[in-house]
Amino acid sequence: MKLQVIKGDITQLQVDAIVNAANTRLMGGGGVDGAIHRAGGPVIMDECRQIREQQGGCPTGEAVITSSGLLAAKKLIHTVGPVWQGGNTGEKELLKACYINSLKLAEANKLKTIAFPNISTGVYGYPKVEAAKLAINTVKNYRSESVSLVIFVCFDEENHRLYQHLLDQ
Ligand code: AR6
Repeated sequence: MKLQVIKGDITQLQVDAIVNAANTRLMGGGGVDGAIHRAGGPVIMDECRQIREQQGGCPTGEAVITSSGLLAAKKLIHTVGPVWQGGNTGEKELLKACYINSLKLAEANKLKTIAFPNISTGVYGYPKVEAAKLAINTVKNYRSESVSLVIFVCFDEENHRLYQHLLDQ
């Protein structure tokens, strides 16, 4: 499994799966979630609504899959990162679970290339250094038969520098 880091807008990537940093109600919102729904169109929200009706949404740390509407990516994986509350309420395990459950879902759907945003490091306030270390270590330690490429897509300069530095080590 190859790991890459790029700076840019995740909605523009031609990969098998783009991961969205969603909320438990799958209601859309700001940040990367807003950008994905804007670029992908209403089909994505329709499918999120169906998932909400069937199973009440997506618990923190878990992941669900929808089609990708107008995006170039084949599929969208929605995962819900933890809200940072100081670090003593299971945030680390939950953020780790986001990466693992997204990769599992990609494998189950035979998706080989997957792009992650920096989950929880925006509105949800997870410290960027800790989040970057955890994301990279979790993905590095994940043994996959089928996923061949994981791209960390950094939108802000701080995350981009951090990821480049950590991946160079
Ligand atoms: N492409 C890639 N990354 C992006 C983009 C983009 N187009 N736009 C923002 N980011 P956030 P969270 C980065 O706040 O912290 C939403 O309202 C951004 O710079 O999107 O997990 C949801 O509905 C940051 O590094 O997600 C939830 O309610 C990273 O994406 C809540 O925010 C994550 O920031 C989730 O909060």
